[in-house]
Amino acid sequence: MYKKNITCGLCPSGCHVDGIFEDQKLISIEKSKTQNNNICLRGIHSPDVIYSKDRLTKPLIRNGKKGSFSFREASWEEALDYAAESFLKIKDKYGAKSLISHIGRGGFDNVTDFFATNTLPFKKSVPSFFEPLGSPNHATVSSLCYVSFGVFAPFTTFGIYGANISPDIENSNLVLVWGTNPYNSSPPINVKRLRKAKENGAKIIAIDHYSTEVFNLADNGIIIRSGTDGLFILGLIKYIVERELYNKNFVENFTHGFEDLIDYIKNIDYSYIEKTTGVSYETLKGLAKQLANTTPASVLTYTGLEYSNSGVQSIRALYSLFAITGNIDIKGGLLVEKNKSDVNLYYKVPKFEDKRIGAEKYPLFNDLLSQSQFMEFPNAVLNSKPYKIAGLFNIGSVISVNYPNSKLYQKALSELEFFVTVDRFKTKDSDYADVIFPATTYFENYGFQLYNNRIEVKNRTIEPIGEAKSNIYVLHEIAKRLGYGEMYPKNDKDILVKAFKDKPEIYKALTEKGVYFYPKAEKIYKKFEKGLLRDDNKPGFPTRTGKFEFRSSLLEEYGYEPLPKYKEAMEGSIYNTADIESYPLILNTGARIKNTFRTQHLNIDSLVKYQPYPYAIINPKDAEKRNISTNDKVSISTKRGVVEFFAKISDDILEGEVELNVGGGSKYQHKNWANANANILTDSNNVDEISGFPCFKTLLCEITKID
Ligand SMILES: Nc1nc2c(c(=O)[nH]1)N[C@H]1C(S)=C(S)[C@@H](COP(=O)(O)OP(=O)(O)OC[C@H]3O[C@@H](n4cnc5c(=O)[nH]c(N)nc54)[C@H](O)[C@@H]3O)O[C@H]1N2
Ligand SMILES: Nc1nc2c(c(=O)[nH]1)N[C@H]1C(S)=C(S)[C@@H](COP(=O)(O)OP(=O)(O)OC[C@H]3O[C@@H](n4cnc5c(=O)[nH]c(N)nc54)[C@H](O)[C@@H]3O)O[C@H]1N2
Ligand code: SF4
Ligand SMILES: [Mo]
Repeated sequence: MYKKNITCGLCPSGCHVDGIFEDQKLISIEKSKTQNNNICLRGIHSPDVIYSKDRLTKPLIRNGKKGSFSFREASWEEALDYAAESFLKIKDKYGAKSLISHIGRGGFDNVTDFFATNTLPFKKSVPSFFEPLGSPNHATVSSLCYVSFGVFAPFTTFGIYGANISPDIENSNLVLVWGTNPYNSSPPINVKRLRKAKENGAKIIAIDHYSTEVFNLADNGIIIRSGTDGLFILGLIKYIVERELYNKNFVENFTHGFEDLIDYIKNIDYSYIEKTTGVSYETLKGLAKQLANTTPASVLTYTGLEYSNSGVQSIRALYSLFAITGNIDIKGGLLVEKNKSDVNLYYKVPKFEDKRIGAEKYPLFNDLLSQSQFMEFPNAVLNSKPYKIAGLFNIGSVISVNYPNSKLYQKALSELEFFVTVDRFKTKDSDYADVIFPATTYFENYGFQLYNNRIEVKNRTIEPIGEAKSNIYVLHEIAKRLGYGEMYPKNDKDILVKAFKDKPEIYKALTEKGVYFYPKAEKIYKKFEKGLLRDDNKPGFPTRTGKFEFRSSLLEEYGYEPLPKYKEAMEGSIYNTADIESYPLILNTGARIKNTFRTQHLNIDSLVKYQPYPYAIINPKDAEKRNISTNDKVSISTKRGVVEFFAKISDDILEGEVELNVGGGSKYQHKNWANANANILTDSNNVDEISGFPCFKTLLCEITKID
């Protein structure tokens, strides 16, 4: 047995861990003492995932009806040829635009990301998979993850991407943890940072629709009704402004649209806020005063605010709150960096004759991300709107379970003429696939990994299982057959060559030392006063007005509401009298749980055992009315369908609310989870109009005990 410091290869966080090996086999994983890093539950059980008997080890070609899981094993050569030929046939039949690529959470390792997914902050643009054939269509799970918080809200407010805005937690006196749970979302690094802040004397306040572990760490917790944060934040702003507790210097000199914002919020009643959010006026007042009186303050947030009809605007409201309290780019506040010149969230793509799918409906999404909005995929496949999509190349995503209204996506997948997917395991998507390529875990790949201040070479930790290959191999081999293999690295050595060809300094450091450190930047605060955020070196922010925009000029230009206004949820609102009688509870889905990663690992016994049942969490009062006890089998119904879960009764959730676990819904998972697909209940037509994100968190449902 021997111990070696390695990079955990289960999820894209790439934590440093100690691997214990025996005969080249990774037998267990421990927290790394030398690297002072984190490890999560899933990380600890990595060997169970890597060596699971369920791993796909050979390419599979369908030889029976779709859905019957009738596949035969094939050689790589045969399966790759077949995939490429079939894509070309579709191109001939309908034109290249009817081909689309899609990349999910399994394509977020740094190498795939660099060459195909396109979310890494330091990368240059690369063409998307079918672009050389002439298709504009490429999508990722950015269609429903991260970019509301990471692109749309910050870019339309600061002119800066979320990757360049960060809470200075350790130096803060007050940290709000708002709609994120660092205990569960990976890697658990922010828990450590919050503890440190606490040691330094900071107060921590958690705001969530149910009480998570963060509430134990926090000095104070506020439980809010799902999807109503935007309104609560406007209430905080109103209170602070009414009492003139705001930072006049910042507001007067560096913001745009303050008067308009005030005009709007002055008509919002505190009693309406109280009734809608479920948070008392006393609590609002207390938090507003605390924010006004405590500097510096910062906020950690993520998906909790994204999935409502005014998701982008709620996050803009949150930034506005931190702007009026003078917490922008001060020590301990919300630090802001200039958009780096080599940041490219835009592809510099050629102009295509046809617009991407989703471009018409979500023009800002199209222009800021240069991606197809995959929420429009079913309409393209099933109704040829705006035109027919017939072929899909998917890497590392379970579309049939993770997109809202699963039945619709399942129908769309089943009607594709050709569908290739790349995965480590059989998933619900396998039911619809024509070819499945077996993927390695990152433990089995060579590559590189970006951390905050450095890039490291990541060596292969173990040999690939069976004939599994990396994503980049599949991309290269299919592209080669389509005539543009050179777009992707052809072997391990070529990865660094291609990734860093225009960054010789990084390439040299990585090949010679295995690590590159970014030059240490001098800490400068209030960069907006010093002309350090804009390309023209003038003070202010890189927006069109040069100011922090309460009133967004970009949103205005695109015809959206320019102010961070709150909109009642289309469905999951206490005022929805049309539906609330049949579906009296507000449905919220998808808070992360420790042992799974979205749909992943529900087939791994050692991880499933931490939570053997998919839960619907409800308040004791709602349970009592329905005669439900913990672990009872229950059915959850919405206007769109019914699914069976298990009840968990808890005071931690507000009366009238249900929190439903996501991830289940495939027969290849543990039997308790196999039918528990929360997205049978969600709605693909109920979205945030700016980002197109589905409202996973603001729906209506009923819960009934199953006898
Ligand atoms: N109702 C509801 N639905 C949601 C959410 C919610 O909160 N509520 N959350 C949404 C969010 S935030 C997201 S990001 C999406 C996630 O949607 P997906 O991207 O579909 O995420 P996963 O379920 O993690 O599926 C990833 C798949 O990739 C495979 N995989 C892992 N690593 C690799 C690899 O290296 N290579 C390859 N080829 N495959 C790999 C895994 O086995 C797994 O099958 O779901 C969304 N769906
Ligand atoms: N273990 C594990 N880690 C993961 C994942 C996983 O599935 N498992 N998924 C990964 C992915 S795809 C992503 S995008 C990130 C996401 O990372 P996070 O956003 O941190 O994800 P969560 O832990 O679900 O935290 C969201 C919190 O918001 C709360 N919330 C939900 N609705 C509301 C609301 O309306 N208002 C407020 N105030 N709070 C609300 C939820 O209860 C939950 O506590 O995590 C990643 N890490
Ligand atoms: S967060 Fe967990 S699974 Fe992801 S890399 Fe770190 S230890 Fe591994
Ligand atoms: Mo996500």
